[in-house]
Amino acid sequence: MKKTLVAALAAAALALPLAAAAQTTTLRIVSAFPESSFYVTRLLTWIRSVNEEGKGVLQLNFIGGPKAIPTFEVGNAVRTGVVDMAMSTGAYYTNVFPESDALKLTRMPVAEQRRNGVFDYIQKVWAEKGNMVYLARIVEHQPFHLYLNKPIDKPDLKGLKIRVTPVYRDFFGALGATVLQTAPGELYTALERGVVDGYGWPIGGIFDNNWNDHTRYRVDPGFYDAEVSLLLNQDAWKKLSARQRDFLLTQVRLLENRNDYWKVYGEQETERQAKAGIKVIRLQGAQAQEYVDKAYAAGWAGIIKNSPVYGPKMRELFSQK
Ligand code: 173
Repeated sequence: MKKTLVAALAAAALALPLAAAAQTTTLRIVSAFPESSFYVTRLLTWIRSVNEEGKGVLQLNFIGGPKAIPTFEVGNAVRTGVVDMAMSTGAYYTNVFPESDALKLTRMPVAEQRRNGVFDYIQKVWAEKGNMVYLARIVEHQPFHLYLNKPIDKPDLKGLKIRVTPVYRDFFGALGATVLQTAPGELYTALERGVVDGYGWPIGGIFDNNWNDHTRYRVDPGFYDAEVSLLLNQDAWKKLSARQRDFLLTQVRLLENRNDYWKVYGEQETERQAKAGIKVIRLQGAQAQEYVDKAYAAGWAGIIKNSPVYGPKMRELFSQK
């Protein structure tokens, strides 16, 4: 018995280096967010640990941010397999399938989505329409806000030009704004030149690209929940061994399970904005409630207009509290 075990171990030790080398797969990963953003800092920390743990199994090769693949083209790059993996948000790949932008409207944490069937539904739609494996949601607890350089005293944006992505388009449009879409990488210049009077962004991250230089007000309350996720090309997934799949799923879950961190980050960023002199325009009482209700109503109307089949089902699933 003992002898057999030793022999088996010795054989395994001999076989290991060769077999391991043959089985290592390297996945090419990009970020739709600029490399200066904190999302990328955090992603790179995670990638380092994946590569450490994944020696001989799976490696991630970070290709870059929007300079490698422009923000709004990352979704198609994952769909077609130009890259294997990406960190992006649904608003950046509505050109692949419009339902992508609905993730901002979920009303429960991703941990619960994994328990109540919502996550399975998301995976089904992402696979069917995007040729993607929806791996994990790695940002949540980050409400979006409207940031302004001109004050408002009620939720009325008539006469204001606001930078948007699909996240905010329907809502800010419903409030009367003239909307203009830019990738995050083009926002600084738009603000500096006065091309826009404000922009949408989550509670955290405005310092990463120095937008605070050109930000005077934040409108409260926030609305929706910023979603940033990891996506994998489905063909790349199919080529992975069972062991590699297990490893990858374990690693993405380790990152997702740390999402409570974003609550702390939100508080820190709120404080940092105050210190930077950004004033809060706080809508009160019924006006605040109407503002948030209008955000969800306009958001869902937009999704359902573009997706009459999946949209209503998503609203039903995502609105559970
Ligand atoms: O660019 C954006 O404002 C945007 O759509 C977004 C989405 C998720 C997180 C951060 C920004």
